[in-house]
Amino acid sequence: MAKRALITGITGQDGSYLAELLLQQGYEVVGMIRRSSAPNTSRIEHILDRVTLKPADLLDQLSLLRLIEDVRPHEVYNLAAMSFVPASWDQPMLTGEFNSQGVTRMLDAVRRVDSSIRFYQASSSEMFGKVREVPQTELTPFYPRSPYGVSKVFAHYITVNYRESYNLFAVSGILFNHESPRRGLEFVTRKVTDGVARVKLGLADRLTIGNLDAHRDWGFAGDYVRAMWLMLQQSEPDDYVIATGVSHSVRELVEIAFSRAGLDWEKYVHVDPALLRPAEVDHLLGDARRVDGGRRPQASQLLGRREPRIDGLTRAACCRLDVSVLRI
Ligand code: NAP
Ligand code: G4F
Repeated sequence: MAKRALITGITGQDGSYLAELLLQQGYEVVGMIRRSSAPNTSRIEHILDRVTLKPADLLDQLSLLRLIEDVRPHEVYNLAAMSFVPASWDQPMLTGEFNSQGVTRMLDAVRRVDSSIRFYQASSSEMFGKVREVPQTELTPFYPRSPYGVSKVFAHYITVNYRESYNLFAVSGILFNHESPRRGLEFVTRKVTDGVARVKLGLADRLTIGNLDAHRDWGFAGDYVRAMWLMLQQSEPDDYVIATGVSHSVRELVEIAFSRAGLDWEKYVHVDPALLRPAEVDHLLGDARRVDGGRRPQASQLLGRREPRIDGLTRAACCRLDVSVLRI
């Protein structure tokens, strides 16, 4: 019998790659979607005939309970969240409702319906915030720097708590930034590649950006969803850092993206202080090689791929307009 997986956030970047992977693995895939006044399934258009979409919302406990009762999944991947960090300062309460209480609602629905369901929570390197050590591992203390980061710390610990309180197979993937052509345009990688393409085509004369000095450990989303799946296939539930172990600055990203189009970035990039964050996460660098007493597989094995370079990242983030202009 095919395994059945429920993905919340299937319309997002990660949800779309994960749905593809699980279909390849022979799963029956059900995606949770919230109501919207217009279709927002562009990232999963190519697999719509192979997945089932069911309505529910992280804000509505009854809808989640009904969904789990109806689908009876073997595995739940909880990817749905308000994922854009700057928006969390504008809507801190709603961010907590989605990202913290939404996870509690999902976990509680799972334990009430069937405590054998395996549960994946999308935790984030943003939890490390003002980092206490470099590189960051599963044991690095959290120091979140945004309402988003704070909300994810709550979600992380409520997942650990449900695992320990109710013996659920509930795990958190502490994923560092991962990008792709399906990344939303407001995130820095897509904003840069799209901005370069616009300048190249004469559609814009500048790219306005925020903090050029921030460093991120960027990977490819298509790789990272495989790590999510593997975490749920282990014999024991545990939490893993997933990262490349390589960090680059936003300045380097901009430099390389413009140079691919044969342009000198310094002529076009303008820093707008309004885009600086009230509190910044300056430097993320993940260590995914930790082995816990030799008992569990290395997280790098879970990731199982080459180290991406920043040029590859630029390529990974490009699409449509960006692709044709940057000749990717
Ligand atoms: P994304 O592209 O922004 O997708 C977010 C998804 O959540 C969308 O499908 C969205 O649906 C859904 N959603 C938001 N609020 C919802 C609600 N109230 N009810 C139901 N669905 C809701 O994010 P992503 O990059 O794929 O990230 C997936 C998860 O990983 C998120 O939890 C994110 O915080 C976490 N994460 C991401 C990264 C990264 O670098 N990408 C790193 C670490 C952790 P709509 O289409 O309706 O908006
Ligand atoms: O691309 P970003 O917006 O991603 P950020 O804030 O690191 O968050 C992403 O990764 C997290 C994992 O660590 C996820 F949990 C989260 O959901 C999301 O996927 O910004 C990256 C860096 C920041 O330091 C920001 O200040 O780029 C800097 N930046 C500079 N100029 C900019 C801009 N970011 C954006 N979005 N737009 C700019 O103009």
